[in-house]
This record gives sequence, C-alpha cells and structure tokens, in this order.
Amino acid sequence: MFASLTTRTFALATLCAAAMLPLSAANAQQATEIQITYDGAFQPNELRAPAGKPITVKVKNNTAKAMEFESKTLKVEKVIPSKGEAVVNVRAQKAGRYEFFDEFNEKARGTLVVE
Ligand SMILES: [Cu+2]
Repeated sequence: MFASLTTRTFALATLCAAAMLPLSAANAQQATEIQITYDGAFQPNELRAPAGKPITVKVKNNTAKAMEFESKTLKVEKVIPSKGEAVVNVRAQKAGRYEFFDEFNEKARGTLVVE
C-alpha cells in the first residue's frame, strides 16, 4: 500500500515536471517583437531579429485598401484590412535574409535580416 502510493506520487511528480518543461522552454525563447507600418511601402523596410527565436511582427496598415503581408521564405501570409492592424507570428529562423512583400502590391517589399 505504502509502496504503491509512493510510486504513484513519484509518477505524479514526474508528470508535473514534464508538464512544466515546455512552459520554461517557452519563456526562455520569448518572441522578438517588431512593429512596422504600411502606407504603400513598409516602414521600416529592413527589420532585424536574432536567430533561433520566434518573431512577432505587428503590422499596421495605414492605407485605404487591404494588404497582404506575405513571405514565401518565412512561410507566412496575412491579410490586413484597411486601417487595420495584425500580428504575424514567425517561427524561429536561422541566420539569413528573408524577403517579404505586399501580395496585393508586389512593388512594396522588405527584408527581415536574422542574425
Ligand atoms: Cu498570399
């Protein structure tokens, strides 16, 4: 009885420790937040972020038309309504240069530099 209770307690403790692990891992890699605006061009159009950490790009669309923030290399796309704001979540990336653009106006382009 005592032995089985101890085993169960131990199993429960192991479970708790395992459950807490992803939380501390998530805290350890807090997302880098970048804020940009769009007025027909991205401001700024060169962004910087550290490698190996998720990145949150907050995009504010100041134009009278919807736009779509898109990056093929970052594998993200998000439509942002006129005068709207959206958060684009980017996974942790390796060092490099990643291009993004407005899919509705492909002349508007920018680069995310991960280093
Ligand atoms: Cu698209």
